[in-house]
Amino acid sequence: MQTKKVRLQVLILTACGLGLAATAAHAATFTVNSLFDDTFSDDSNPGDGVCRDSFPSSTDCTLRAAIQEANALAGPDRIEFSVAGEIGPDTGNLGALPVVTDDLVIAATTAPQWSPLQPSVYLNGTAVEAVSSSFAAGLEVTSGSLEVFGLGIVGFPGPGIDFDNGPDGGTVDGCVIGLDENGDPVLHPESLSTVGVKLSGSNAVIGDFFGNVISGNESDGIQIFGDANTISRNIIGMTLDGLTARGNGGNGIFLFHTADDNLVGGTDPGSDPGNHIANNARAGIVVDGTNNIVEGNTFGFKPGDATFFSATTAIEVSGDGHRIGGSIGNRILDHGGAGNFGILLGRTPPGGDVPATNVLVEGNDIGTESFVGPEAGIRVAVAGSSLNTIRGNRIAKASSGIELAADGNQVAENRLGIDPEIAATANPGNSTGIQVRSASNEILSNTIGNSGFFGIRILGGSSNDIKNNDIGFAPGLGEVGNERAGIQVSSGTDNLIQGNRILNNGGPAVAFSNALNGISGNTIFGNLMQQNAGIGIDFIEFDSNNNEIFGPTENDAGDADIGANLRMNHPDFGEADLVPGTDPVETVVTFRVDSDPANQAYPITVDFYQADGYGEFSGSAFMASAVYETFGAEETITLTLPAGIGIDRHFTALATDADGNTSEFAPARSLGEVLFRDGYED
Ligand SMILES: [Ca+2]
Ligand SMILES: [Ca+2]
Ligand SMILES: [Ca+2]
Ligand SMILES: [Ca+2]
Repeated sequence: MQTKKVRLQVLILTACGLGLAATAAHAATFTVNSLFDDTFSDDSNPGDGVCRDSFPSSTDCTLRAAIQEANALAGPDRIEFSVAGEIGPDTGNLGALPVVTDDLVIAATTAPQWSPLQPSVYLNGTAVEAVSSSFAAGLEVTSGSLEVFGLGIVGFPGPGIDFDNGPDGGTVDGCVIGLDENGDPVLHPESLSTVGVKLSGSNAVIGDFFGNVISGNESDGIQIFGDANTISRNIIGMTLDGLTARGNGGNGIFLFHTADDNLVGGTDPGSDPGNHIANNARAGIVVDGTNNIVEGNTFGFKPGDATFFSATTAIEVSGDGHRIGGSIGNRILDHGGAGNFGILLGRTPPGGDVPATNVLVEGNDIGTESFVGPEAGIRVAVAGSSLNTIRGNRIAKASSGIELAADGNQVAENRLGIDPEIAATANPGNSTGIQVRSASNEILSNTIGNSGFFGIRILGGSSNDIKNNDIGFAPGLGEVGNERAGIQVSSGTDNLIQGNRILNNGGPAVAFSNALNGISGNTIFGNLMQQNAGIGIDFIEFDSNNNEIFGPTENDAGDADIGANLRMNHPDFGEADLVPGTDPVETVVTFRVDSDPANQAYPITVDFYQADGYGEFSGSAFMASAVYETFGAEETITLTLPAGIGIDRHFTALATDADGNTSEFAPARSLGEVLFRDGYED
């Protein structure tokens, strides 16, 4: 208890300390001692250095008079309060307060009964007439810096606070905007889509030491049109204690297309500069414009076992050059489930698509602490959304961990469904780790496990590089198999699957859907495939009832059949003869490929791999390649066994034609014994 009291004193002393330091620098301090705002509330003589209203013989200083006096008196001024209560309908509210036109501090922290984030002075604008040409703000500044501390503002026809002061900036801290002292929203009676804080200018700081509560406003919590503003430590869409949903009727924060170089959140060590955002009717944050940073924010709130959903997508991004996350990413705890996304790159507002380009999405946690995941943890959508980098994010429980529906993006080093802290919870994985519906993306060095379906699924994409991913295997964690195929190619052409480690999955390492066309030129090279329930590469076939048949697909004579990757025939092996006296051991393998040039493009590349067991249709470490140039020819290759590999090891091979169609694996044979001396096995 003593500790708590001391802390509170420290907070107050700190706040007052700021105030005292500020006082010394200001030309004048006016102390509001009256809550009235009636026909006598104008300053009786603006510019005389005295705040006194117009009632005869009055000694009252109203807020209206104080602002008029401060505007009239050149130089920075400060307004304090010796009274607490509401300035509004019950105190004769005449209308909009004067627009601030000169440097001004409004320190409602000085009022009696003030405590952090619990204002004792409120402005209530519900009786302010709504003039359609300019809906009056609670406070508006058009030139000079405006700093507002510890004030409550509700119910105005315009924004709670409106910065329209060019580069002059200012600060809003410790304020509650949109909720009354009971934590309930107060709206203007004419339902005017009011905004909590509107930043048309630049260099303002919204949330500094205490942050603000900006909740329950009819439209967006904060709108940003200007540049280089900082939005930190605010609670947006909830009550102060986070226990009650008080979403804004629009987005939590909306950065418009003119907004550049703004910071939402922060990474200060030792403090929590991020904003806490949940329950807003639209997105948590919409980011347009250029080069804005959104980092260290928390979406959704989790008091105890309960979770309040952020109603829709946490972060929607369009524009260019933003950074979403970074060394300290955003935590997206929860959201509205289906139809919503953790982070959406490329927006589709009314009026047309707006792409996102050159955005770095890094280090965010999405769904790792959720009960229900989003439709996609991160989705890249909209034609023209390209050159985005999605790196080092952790994503769980989504339908798709990452979904690429736009071309030319990079997805690297993400951890999908495999984090230790969630591995023990039910269904930590995503339904599918990464889903690709677009072209020319790079999917590099991701770790993907525990998916309900596939590690990676290609649905209609072409020319994607899928390289060096760990699928079903997480270094340090071991087996984290996906329920079905490690990589499923449902539709897609000219994709490259190379250097991946695909282990422990419940289906094939790589599976191709049964399709007569739409799947071709997909090259599979240099992957490690072990301990999967299915075969290494599987052209799935249908039985007469259109049920999927897994397992080896028979070579056909001359390879005239069609289907996924033209159902390229796998190599056939003849003899495998150990070369006597070699160390390391060498084996000469004879092979051929039964593919007629009328059906497959030459030359064909035959890649040899180690295999775990005789007759297996799966390969592990790559050993050597041969070029097969003449249909029907019997060729030989000398395979050198790696040091430490015994002659009881097996080998297999893949054939890839000149158009990039890779076959299933040949059934593995022994490296160390002579087989089929009397000819090929089929
Ligand atoms: Ca005066
Ligand atoms: Ca002044
Ligand atoms: Ca098959
Ligand atoms: Ca075939």
